[in-house]
This record gives sequence, C-alpha cells and structure tokens, in this order.
Amino acid sequence: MNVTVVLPTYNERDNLPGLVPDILGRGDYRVLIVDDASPDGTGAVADALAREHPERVDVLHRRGRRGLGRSYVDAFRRVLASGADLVCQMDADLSHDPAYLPALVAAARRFDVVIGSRYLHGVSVVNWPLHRIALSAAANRYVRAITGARVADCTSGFRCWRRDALGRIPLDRLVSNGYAFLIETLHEALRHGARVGEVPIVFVERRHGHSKVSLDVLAESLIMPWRVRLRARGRLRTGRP
Ligand SMILES: Nc1nc2c(ncn2[C@@H]2O[C@H](COP(=O)(O)OP(=O)(O)O)[C@@H](O)[C@H]2O)c(=O)[nH]1
Ligand SMILES: [Mg+2]
Repeated sequence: MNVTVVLPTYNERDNLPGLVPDILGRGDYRVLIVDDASPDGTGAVADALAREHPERVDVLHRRGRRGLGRSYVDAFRRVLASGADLVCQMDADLSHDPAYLPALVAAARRFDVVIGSRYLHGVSVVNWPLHRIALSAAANRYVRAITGARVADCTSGFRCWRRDALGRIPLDRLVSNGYAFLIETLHEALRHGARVGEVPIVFVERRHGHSKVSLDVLAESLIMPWRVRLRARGRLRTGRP
C-alpha cells in the first residue's frame, strides 16, 4: 500500500525538522511538503529534509498567491499522478500527532475518507482558550445544520483519502481556500457517494509559529456551507465563475 502524507506549510521552519522524521518512523509512508514560499525559510528546511530522505520526502514549491486550498489542490494532483493508494493530509504545526496515522490508514480499509476527529467523544482539544473551542464547535454545528453532513468534525484538516475517492472530486473546480476547503472537499466526497469514517484524535494547539487563520478565511467558511447546499440542489454550479 503506497501512502503519501501531504503537509502544507507556511512559516513552519521550527516544526518541520521534528515532524517529518516522526511521520517517516510511523510506517512506510512518503511525505510531500507543499510550501507557499514561506518568508521564514521553511522551503529550504523542506529541501534539506528531501535531500536527507531522497526516496521518501518530496517538496512542492508554490509561487504567486498563497493559499491552503490551492496548495492542497496542487499537491493532490501530484500525489494522484504519482500513483499513491492512500493520501493523508495533516497540519504541519504539530497539532496533528503522526501517532494517529496508522489508525487513519487502517480505517481506510473500511472507509473512502477517514477523518481524525476532535469531536467524537466530547471535545478533545489541548491548549485552546474556551472561546476557540466554542467557535469551532459552533462552526461544526453550523456546517452540519446547513449541509446535512453527518460528520462530527467537518473542519478537521487531518484526513486520509482512498485514491479513487479523492480522484472523483473535481479538483480543478473547487472554489475555496481556507477552512472552507475542508468543508467543500468533504461535501464533494459525500456527494460522490464516499463512505466517511472518523477516528478520535487529540488536537494540540501549536507551540511554535502562528496560526494563519484570518477574517477572510472565517468569512469564506461561513458562506461555503450555503454554497455547497445550493450546489447539491443543482442551483449553483461547481466551479469558478
Ligand atoms: N502551503 C500553505 N500552507 C498553509 C497556508 N496557510 C496555512 N498553512 C498551513 O496549514 C496548516 C494549518 O494552518 P494553521 O494556521 O495552523 O491553522 P489553524 O491550525 O486552524 O490555526 C499549517 O501546517 C500551516 O502551515 C497557506 O497559505 N499555504
Ligand atoms: Mg494550527
């Protein structure tokens, strides 16, 4: 089974050197780092890791407008072309512990998409202030209510995809970028009949660097559930105008 873990990075210089060997030690996984020309030099750190593990670590350097969603689209295209059977995605800020990867990969035998979920047994988040927990929980309730997705954690960025489920998503027509990208891809997967499963994870807030969540990103994710709902009813086409 060929498993590739995609790591999007923007200013994660201090987090990558510990994270990548940790992932490689968890199983026979490959890593694709997709860096958005991070000003802190993450790209050079990623290149050094690729030189150290030439068969297992690869780097995609993006130029131009940065964005999490766009980074994932470019990386998913490359990984699908490389023939991976399973494609995992996770944050590169140590919030997602690679120790969970084997559980996600194992669950992908039964599901097309497996989500590392913070909300399966109450709330499993470490080091978040109460208002951030409340915001995330409310965001998930909001997404579920509008889209009808029966998934506890719709905005988790820790996922494992079977290649055929990922391949069925119209990557070139996705419109979103931040958290909304997670909502949009989950919705597209469900729309294409994917079986979605969740495994519990404990999410630990980053210790190095800063979150890149902005007001734009939050606004986009408030609108996205309505977009996907209209799309599902055939009132809105998938895709960029
Ligand atoms: N390539 C790329 N990665 C990004 C971008 N924005 C965030 N990331 C990465 O996406 C992951 C999650 O971002 P983060 O800011 O920690 O979001 P939060 O955990 O929701 O606060 C981290 O690995 C970031 O480095 C971006 O514009 N481009
Ligand atoms: Mg984070």
